[in-house]
Amino acid sequence: MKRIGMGLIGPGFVAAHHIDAVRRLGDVDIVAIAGSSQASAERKAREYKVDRAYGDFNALIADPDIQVIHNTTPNYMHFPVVMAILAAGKHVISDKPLALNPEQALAMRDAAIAAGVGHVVTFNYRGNPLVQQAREMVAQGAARGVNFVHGYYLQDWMTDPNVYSWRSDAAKGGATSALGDIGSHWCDLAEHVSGLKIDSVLADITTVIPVRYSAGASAEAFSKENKGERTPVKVTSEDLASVLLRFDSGAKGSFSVGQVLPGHKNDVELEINSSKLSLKWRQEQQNELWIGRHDQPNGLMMKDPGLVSGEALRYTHLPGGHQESWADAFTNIIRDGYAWIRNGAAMKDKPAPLPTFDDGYRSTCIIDAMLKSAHAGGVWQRVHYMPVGKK
Ligand code: SOE
Repeated sequence: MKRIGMGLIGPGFVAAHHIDAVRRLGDVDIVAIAGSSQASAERKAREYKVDRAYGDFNALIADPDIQVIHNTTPNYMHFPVVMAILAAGKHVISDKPLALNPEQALAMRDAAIAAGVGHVVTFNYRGNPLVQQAREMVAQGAARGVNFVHGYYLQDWMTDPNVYSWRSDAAKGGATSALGDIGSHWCDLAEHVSGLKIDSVLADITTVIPVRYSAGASAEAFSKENKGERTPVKVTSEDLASVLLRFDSGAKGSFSVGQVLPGHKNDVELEINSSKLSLKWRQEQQNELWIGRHDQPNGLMMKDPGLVSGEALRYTHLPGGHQESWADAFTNIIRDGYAWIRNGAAMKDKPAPLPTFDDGYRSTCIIDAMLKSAHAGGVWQRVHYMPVGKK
């Protein structure tokens, strides 16, 4: 099998997990890392045991030994970095959200398709076997007639006002924090599992902590560093949101997101209620799928290759009772991304669960509708999404 050369731009929290996942594939060489300076890139390259380090991401893009580039930079850099990768004709795997707004995301999607390269956005929760099992049960009719899709994505790593991340800086994180950072994951999961499309939204957003105290640099997600002289910074983006949803089928929904909710670490919950049964999956108990019934006892399906089918079976690597993890799910998506790239990266050949720039663009359209709804005082707002090939 011909080996592929990989490079990574932006070594923050999630970068380590991109590198871990790629290392597990066995046929990809991690060639280089690019950081915000030569010194920081070399420090991270040493930490991740990568040979080459670049202080300028353009130098990494130009490296002839690299064919696939992972973008894990802060949100404001996604557009310039990804467009430079695409201009060089290289494949790209980008962290979410794809871009700061739908205009950037549309340009990135269409440029990736025009370049004929692979383009993946890491909506990594799709990589969980029981997420795929739930999707399969909806698609096969076991959960026919979806009426209600609801849940939440709750975290507490930003509860301390002394935690200052680029996510709270509108110039770097964009106009949104909670919705763009983790609401994007929840909405992607809701559409992916239910097979439905969010048609319109009604959002209420809140900035629970309007002033944060920065020590100068952006804290990595979930870091507890608290040292250094602090200066107050006004925060305008939301750290809490509740949203009502209307789907294209007429089904209804609702979800909440927050990053300042004590006790919730990385608490994603998705529940789908249909005419036949209910399905509920929680990321923090990711090896269980709750099945609710009105005419039989409820059930709890354990992640077990003997019980799951289709893509869920493909994403299951251990026997029942051997817990599969966040990193395993992440690796499932990365593995599919490289398989798609090796197979020519044509949309018709894409593995069904693999999220592309089209999903990333659609996500920005959904979040944009939520911001418009909230900023208009809480009104119903249609999602405006341009399908591939339409103008
Ligand atoms: C911080 O909220 C964060 O790291 C997100 O940026 C990730 O996308 C999510 O998977 C975990 O939490």
